[in-house]
Amino acid sequence: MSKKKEKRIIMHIDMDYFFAQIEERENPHFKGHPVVVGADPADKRGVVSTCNYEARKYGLKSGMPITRAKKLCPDAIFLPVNMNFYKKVSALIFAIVKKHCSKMEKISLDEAYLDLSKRVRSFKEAVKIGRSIKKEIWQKEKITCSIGVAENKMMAKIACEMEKPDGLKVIYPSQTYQVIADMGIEVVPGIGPKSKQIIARFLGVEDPSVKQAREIKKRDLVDLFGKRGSDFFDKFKGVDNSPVVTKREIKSIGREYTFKKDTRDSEKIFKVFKALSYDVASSLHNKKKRCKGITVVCRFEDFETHTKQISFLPKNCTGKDIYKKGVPLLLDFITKKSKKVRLIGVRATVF
Ligand code: DCP
Ligand code: CA
Ligand code: CA
Repeated sequence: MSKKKEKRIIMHIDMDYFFAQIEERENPHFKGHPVVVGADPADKRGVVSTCNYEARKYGLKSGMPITRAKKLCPDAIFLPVNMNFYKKVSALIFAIVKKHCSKMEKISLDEAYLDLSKRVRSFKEAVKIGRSIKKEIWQKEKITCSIGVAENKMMAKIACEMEKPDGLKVIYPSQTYQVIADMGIEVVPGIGPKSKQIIARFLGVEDPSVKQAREIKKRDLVDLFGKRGSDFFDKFKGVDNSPVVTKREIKSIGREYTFKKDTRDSEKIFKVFKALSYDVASSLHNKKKRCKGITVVCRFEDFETHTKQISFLPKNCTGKDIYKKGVPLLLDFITKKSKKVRLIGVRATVF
């Protein structure tokens, strides 16, 4: 019998429509108008980074081609991505958050997990901290955020999403199982369109709910997904034992490149791939990391994207090694399709 885990209290914080909200703050006359941050609408290949909630009413969202956003909402205010500025605002915000609880894992520019288990004795106290964090971020930075509190990271993130924007939601341990039962399985982190499709097919339903997915035996999930399958099995029940990690170890180093024009010119593709491989190797070297595998990615003109991973263990991995191991994978993607290539990339998993 494994030792029974201590009950935890985890908080997830996520800034609302982050890049666009910063732009609104800097330009108060934008308030109430649809605001889109992303590529220039004249750039046929660019995408929306994010947009405010007014713009979302027109169907706009992150990752959408900017030309489509312009069609759906021609009168929106379109702004370029001012990343360095957003990074500064993010640093100020998370310095505030960290004062309230030092056990913080920053996930991206706009979100973090806190482990409050040692800091508070009850969910009620955690909510109080949540309120003070929201208040202080608002007073000092004039930015709203949403907060979720629950017994683990997955449930805290789900809670946070449930009351966006400017929300604060608790899911008590006694509610965990029921709260997610009727949600679609994509609510579970790690379930993307591909794994959703596999589960839908297995169950013979189009849009499986978490409750339906719970019917699948652990053994079957492992058959379908390998190690990830047993993780899914737990998560469908609302169980997530992953810890809040204060210092993030670098887990991978990658580079990718979008061609100015989609291409099938293999000379060009492999020249770029070589440069990316050497770049990854030099970054590995600088960070004193060793490579245990590589993942090659290839995205076609219609955004169909393929990735393939191989384990790879030479003592000192060079650009040439990465290139030589990656080329057959890339070639395999390209020869199987007759479409043009939009983007290629290579990522080294490190240890
Ligand atoms: N981002 C991006 N491209 C994406 C998704 C996000 O550049 N495809 C950037 C812009 C966002 C920021 O990351 O402002 C945070 O992403 P979120 O997914 O948290 O989305 P938002 O904060 O914009 O909106 P929400 O209010 O839904 O959290
Ligand atoms: Ca956000
Ligand atoms: Ca986020």
